[in-house]
Amino acid sequence: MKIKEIRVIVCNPGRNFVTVKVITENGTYGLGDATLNGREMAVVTYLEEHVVPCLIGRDAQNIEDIWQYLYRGVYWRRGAITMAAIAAIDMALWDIKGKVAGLPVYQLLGGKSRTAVTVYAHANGENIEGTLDEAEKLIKQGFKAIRLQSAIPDLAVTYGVLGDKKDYFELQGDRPLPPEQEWSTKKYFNMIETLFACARERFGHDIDLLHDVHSRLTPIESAKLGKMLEPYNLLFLEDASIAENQDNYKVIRQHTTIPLAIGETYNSIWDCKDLIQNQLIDYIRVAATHAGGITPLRRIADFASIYNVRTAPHGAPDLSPVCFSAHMHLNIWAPNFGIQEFVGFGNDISNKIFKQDMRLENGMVYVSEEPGLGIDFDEEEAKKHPYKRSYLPVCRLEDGTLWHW
Ligand code: KDG
Ligand code: MG
Repeated sequence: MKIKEIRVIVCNPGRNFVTVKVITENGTYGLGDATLNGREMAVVTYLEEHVVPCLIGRDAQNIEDIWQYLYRGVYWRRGAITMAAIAAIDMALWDIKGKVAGLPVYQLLGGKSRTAVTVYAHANGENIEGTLDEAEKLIKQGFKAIRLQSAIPDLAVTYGVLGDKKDYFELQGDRPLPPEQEWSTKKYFNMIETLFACARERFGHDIDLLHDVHSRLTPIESAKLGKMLEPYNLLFLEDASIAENQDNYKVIRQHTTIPLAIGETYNSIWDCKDLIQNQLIDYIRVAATHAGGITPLRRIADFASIYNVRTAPHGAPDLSPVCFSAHMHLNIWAPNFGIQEFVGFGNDISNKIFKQDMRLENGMVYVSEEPGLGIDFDEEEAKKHPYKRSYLPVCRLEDGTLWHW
């Protein structure tokens, strides 16, 4: 079953998505996501110049061998660009294998470990009340787990808080430079405990609450935050400190019992290994798109299961629906699945481009039963919404110092 053609298509139905289509000689095709937010075209070049020419004529059935060939066969292993490219090919090959077998990918992984996948939704607000009002709406919609993020008073813009006006993706348009945002740990600490105290007072203790620090704190500040939030029983605290220095997590762990999650920027099992085997984290958040696809995510999940670490795949809006569906097949199978981040099934435009039949019910998402990944891609529709240059924001302290990002 030879690979005949590989197409790399970039579209922007609200944000940029890099989609890979692997087509075999008999016409069966598979889809993969290679989106790397703010660096999309680097992955496109890597794929077109370095990966596609090596794969034409290879047998699409040999997923493992192709993965090893693209990973081990290259002197320059790992890195976000390389791994996003490998990831997209890997997803597409699993999609093809499922279509050929006439089975959804989760069946090829070992079948279902649960009926549906519990997800957490985002409540973002310009202030504590606004965030809690958003959370209340989500609870009424049936969500059982909610991530709370609130803008920090007196700071220009807080990362990850869209509020009523600050969707930074929209603000960016075609601007040539990354937007700038502010950070003050002191001001954050003045707000954050109140946010969770008010949430518990308003919603009680049955709802799961989560929070993402976006790596803004030093390890000792993270430890302090963990202790501060312990009474509010979070499901996890995400990216408490930067991901590169994993010794940070030893410091945090010594001081607090708050469950810790990290991994959305990790690219391989090697990035996760020490944190997992030293039991310094509770949830590993690697994304199929950024850590090499379904093949390595399965391996990471199995490795994590030995050390009581559960999976909680990244599910931000800059991962395409193809990645989300790959996560769904992994989530429904992984015995040590924890929770999936969920920001909805996309807008009207993206739903015309990416077609899938997953459904949300009572805070849980049901996987597609279609063969393969259960997602299709309308190339003609995608062409109507071309790539727009876009950057993630940078973060500065109030005195102008460039901060942890
Ligand atoms: O591209 C970066 C975003 O995906 C990230 O900032 C979102 O932290 C995030 C999350 O947990 O969804
Ligand atoms: Mg995050």
